[in-house]
Amino acid sequence: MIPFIVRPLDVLAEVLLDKTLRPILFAAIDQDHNGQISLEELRAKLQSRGAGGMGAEKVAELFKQMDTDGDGFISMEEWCVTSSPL
Ligand SMILES: [Ca+2]
Ligand SMILES: [Ca+2]
Repeated sequence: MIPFIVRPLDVLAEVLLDKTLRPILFAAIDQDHNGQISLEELRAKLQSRGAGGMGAEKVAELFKQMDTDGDGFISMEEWCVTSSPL
């Protein structure tokens, strides 16, 4: 039994599961192209994709999960090794 509830982030999760697409998505989120994703960049992207249900706190939580070394930024390496943060 599969509940047919489409969460806004399911699309993002699917893209993240496809390793070949991850660098592309990373570049799309990395607005200032410094090779790292900041909390603001992730938040801006999630909200622009219509993830209205995702509050700032939830985004911060997601960010924390992906920022495995805790330096306050998600590097390409961290981005690619995080299998499914959602
Ligand atoms: Ca950046
Ligand atoms: Ca990091």
